[in-house]
Amino acid sequence: MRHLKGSDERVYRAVLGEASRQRGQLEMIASENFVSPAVREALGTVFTHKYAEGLPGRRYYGGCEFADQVEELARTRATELFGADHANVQPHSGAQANMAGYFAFLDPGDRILGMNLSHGGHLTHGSPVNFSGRFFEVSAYGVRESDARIDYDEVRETALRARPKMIVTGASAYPRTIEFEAFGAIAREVGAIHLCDLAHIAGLVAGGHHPSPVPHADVVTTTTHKTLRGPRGGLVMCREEHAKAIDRMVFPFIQGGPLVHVIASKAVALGEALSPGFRVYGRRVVENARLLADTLMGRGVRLVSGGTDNHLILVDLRDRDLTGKDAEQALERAGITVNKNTVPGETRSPFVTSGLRIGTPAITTRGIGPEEIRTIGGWIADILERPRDEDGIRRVRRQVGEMCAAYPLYDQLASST
Ligand code: DSN
Repeated sequence: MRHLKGSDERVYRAVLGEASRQRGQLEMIASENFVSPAVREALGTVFTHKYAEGLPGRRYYGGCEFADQVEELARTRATELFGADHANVQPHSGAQANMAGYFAFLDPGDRILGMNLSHGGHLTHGSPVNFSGRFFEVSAYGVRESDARIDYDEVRETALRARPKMIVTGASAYPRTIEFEAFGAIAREVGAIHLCDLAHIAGLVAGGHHPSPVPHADVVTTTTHKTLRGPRGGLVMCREEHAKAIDRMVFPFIQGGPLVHVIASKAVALGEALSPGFRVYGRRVVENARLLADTLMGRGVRLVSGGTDNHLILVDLRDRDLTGKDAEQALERAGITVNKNTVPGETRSPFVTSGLRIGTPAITTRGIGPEEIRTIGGWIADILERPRDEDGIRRVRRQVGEMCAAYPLYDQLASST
């Protein structure tokens, strides 16, 4: 970073601070991950200079020969990885990928059926504070009170009553397998388009650790930076018959010029996800999450749905004198970064909450395995039991530092972050 150091000391210092934060703490936010040096390198390439509106071979600008090459690589790798007919790799984010998916089929005022935000859904699945809740009539499904799992019979009944034009599947805080086949059957029965937002579990699906929605959905959207371990960004895949509609929505309806440097980085990440090592990574993510769930439950910590099938767990704090916000802050003081999260049946505000979402994708990338997971689970349980014991928190902070030093992040790039 010698250029940055010389030209903008304040930004340089912030980057150094963030690099040191990431190295010295356990990143357990379920939607975050660490990319490979190659993925990061691609982000800083000269493609950041290039305008390339349009699609490979059909651009509105000259000089797109190499932009075409990286976009074509990204598209081909995405379709190969997920077995999809068509991919558009231009969405700047998951929210924009969803917007493209919605507007390819819907007009303002049409009805969608999505998962309730406080039951694990996402803002863009119909929340009133998001464009999706503003443009569309929204009906919601949630999880069963008894076991916190999606009740597919109830989803079907809701769909038959609401007659949505689109059913949105996928979640941000649902620790269990999603039965995309069942959703696909319901969508067909009510004549709805099935859009699956795969963001959280895309890497698990790519690695074969969660059933794929591709055979059962008309459109599959995802972010590229969560379990998929790519740069921040979005991706839409669809059946061939919908390809033109999706492409037209991404550009020119929603976006202008694509971020070619990000697309180059997506191509690298998708290439990595096609390698056998990525399958092993995904298996470890899930094994680590299961072991963490068992360790915490063994210490009397309540988990929504009593465990996990994927990369995340949702701690239910309603039986304790502790909010999600206070628990998040106590864990952060101990060097364990998680996020407060609403739980099904939530009574507190989203800024306070009664839950914590904890994920294993990033620490697994770092190399952390079963032995450390048992230790980390013990630390988390200790802090949830005594969140105001600052001596205990300081003790854990020291041990977290030692564990992080044993699993260095970007060791080979230490001097350049
Ligand atoms: N904000 C993301 C998450 O943390 O799950 C979803 O977009």
